[in-house]
Amino acid sequence: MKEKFKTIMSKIGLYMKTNKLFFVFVLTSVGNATLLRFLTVQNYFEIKPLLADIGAVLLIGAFGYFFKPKNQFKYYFTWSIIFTFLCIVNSMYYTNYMSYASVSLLATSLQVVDVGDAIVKQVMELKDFSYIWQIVAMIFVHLYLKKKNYYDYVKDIEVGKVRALNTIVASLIFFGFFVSTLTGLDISRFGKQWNRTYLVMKFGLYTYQANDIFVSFKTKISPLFGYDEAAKEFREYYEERNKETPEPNEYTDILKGRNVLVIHAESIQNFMLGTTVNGVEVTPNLNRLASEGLYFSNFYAQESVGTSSDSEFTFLTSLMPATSGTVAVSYWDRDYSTSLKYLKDMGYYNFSMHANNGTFWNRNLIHPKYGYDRFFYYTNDYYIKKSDILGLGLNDKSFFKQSVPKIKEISENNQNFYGTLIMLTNHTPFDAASEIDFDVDYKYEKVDEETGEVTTVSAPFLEDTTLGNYFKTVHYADEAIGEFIDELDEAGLLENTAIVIYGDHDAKIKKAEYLHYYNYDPYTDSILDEDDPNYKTMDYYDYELNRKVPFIIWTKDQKVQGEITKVMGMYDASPTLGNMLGFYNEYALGHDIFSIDDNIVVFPDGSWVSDIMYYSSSKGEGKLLDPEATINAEYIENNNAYAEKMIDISNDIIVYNLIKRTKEDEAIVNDENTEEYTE
Ligand code: GP9
Ligand code: MN
Repeated sequence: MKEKFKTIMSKIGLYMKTNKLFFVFVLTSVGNATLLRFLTVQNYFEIKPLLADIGAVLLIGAFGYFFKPKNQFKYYFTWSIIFTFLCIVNSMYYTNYMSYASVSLLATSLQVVDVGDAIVKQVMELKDFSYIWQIVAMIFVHLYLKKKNYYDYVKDIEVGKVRALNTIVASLIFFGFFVSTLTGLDISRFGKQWNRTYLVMKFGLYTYQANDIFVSFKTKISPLFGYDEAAKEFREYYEERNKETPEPNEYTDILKGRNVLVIHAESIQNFMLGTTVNGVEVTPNLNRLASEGLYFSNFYAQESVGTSSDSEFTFLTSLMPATSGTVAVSYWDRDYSTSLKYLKDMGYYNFSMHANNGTFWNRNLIHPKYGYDRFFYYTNDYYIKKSDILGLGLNDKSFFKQSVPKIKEISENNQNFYGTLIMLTNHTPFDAASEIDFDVDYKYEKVDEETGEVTTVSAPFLEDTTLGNYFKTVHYADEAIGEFIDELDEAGLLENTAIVIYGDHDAKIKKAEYLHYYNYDPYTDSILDEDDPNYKTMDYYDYELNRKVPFIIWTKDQKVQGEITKVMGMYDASPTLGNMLGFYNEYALGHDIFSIDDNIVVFPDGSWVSDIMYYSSSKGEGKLLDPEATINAEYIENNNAYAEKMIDISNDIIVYNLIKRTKEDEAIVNDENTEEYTE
């Protein structure tokens, strides 16, 4: 036994003695990645990224054993240079954007530092170069080992292939441990690759970067195939569609010449507008704006995994989100036909504002591509006092307050403006609720039978539930919108401005929360029994229909008014606003709601909703919304085909960059024609 132990120990000793270079490589590489996390996100105690980094470095290190010992240094040294470079670039990127670099963004990020972020004073800091110690350490260790004749010594002992295999197995064990710690959210974010800070925090630097390369190349490769077919379908579709432009209607040009301020209302669902708790409205300001303005009460967001960014995209382009990946991450560099570009031609100055980091959803890159002349964001343009932090960052009230003078200045220097203000506080998981004063308990009066004394009793109702917290943060967001409108008014900015408000997507609150809300009995502080006659159910369709979001167009002089109940989607916003403001988006997929009789809203998964039916693609069946309507199988088939067509055309435009390429082709044809003419 003792002998056995002795042999094992001496084997380990020998292994350590003859793998010095390898160990130094692993330690320095993992050390540097850890240092990067320390110096950037200051994430000290996470074990996950450490496991992932060790796994990744072991895997790469394993292949070094296929080289002869005297050549191994070259292999490990090359990787050390690559890794050090990665750390430096990521550190610099973080200094500027508070996020990590992506290969798909590297080519442009230097230019963006120059152009987009003129206010960034320092591109590099001394700490960005602290990672060079790895290279120094590797050289030092190599020279030392050489001096000690290490490479000659190991060449007789090392069996490269066996060591390589063992190291791969060790790496897989680390990865195995790592994967077992992952949550569903971690995995889904890994696929999307947009929240890069989160990914480095959970997956470590090396796994993140490998996945980033994979995702970036995947999206680069797919446009190589199928272009001709896609271009043909695209041409045919728009030729047919643009044969006749819609007839003018009572809303045509009604807002022509007005400035536009669009409020991207984070996670606000439409049902909030009618809701009261203890008789108090959750959204008094939105209610007022909806009743004074034009209120679209059957409006659906059409977002996919890109949530906020998808809605921004669909709102501006009238296209649907990408079928795989996210436009803002994988296809931000394409040319899209946006409302902004038409308005720019009409003399508008376009800007966007957001109190979160500029890199979220690649806004710093995609906003200029959309046609925004300027993107105001934290850290460049907003100050965050500690007391102003609520939920994810700067609270909406301070965000709006800080935005007003900027808008004022823009209005003074430009003939017209179009601005988008992206809200933040009402964001899942609605953490801000604890600091918001809005009661979600259930109050009722109780009369003492003996004394006749009346007391107010409070039953917990929605307290400490996600839905209750949502009510509170929605109430806060509504208050912020109300204050913003007042501040704009005081600044004299409402006279010629249309305020446009859309909820960007639903709040993704579970059905159980709604059942609790609908069926709560305050007198017993319990939930009604399912077979109670008053029990309210919520089936699949009720839930889906309840996901609708508000869409409001409001002007101080009440130029436009009324409730529009026709079903409408985010992709109908640009054509509808275009009709009012005086432009026609020739590459839209949606419609001016006042020019179409039977509208259909298509969702990214192929489901759709019309005024008559909600159809679920996953169920393969639908629910009639109009009890008087009669439909046949053909109606469903036609709409399914329509849904598929919308998704295909849209995705082709995105992946193959069809709008830009078509325009380029047209320009070539035009050039040739001019040449012929001049000859
Ligand atoms: C991030 C914010 C939220 O800056 O817009 O995005 P979401 O999580 O809703 O997509
Ligand atoms: Mn959002």
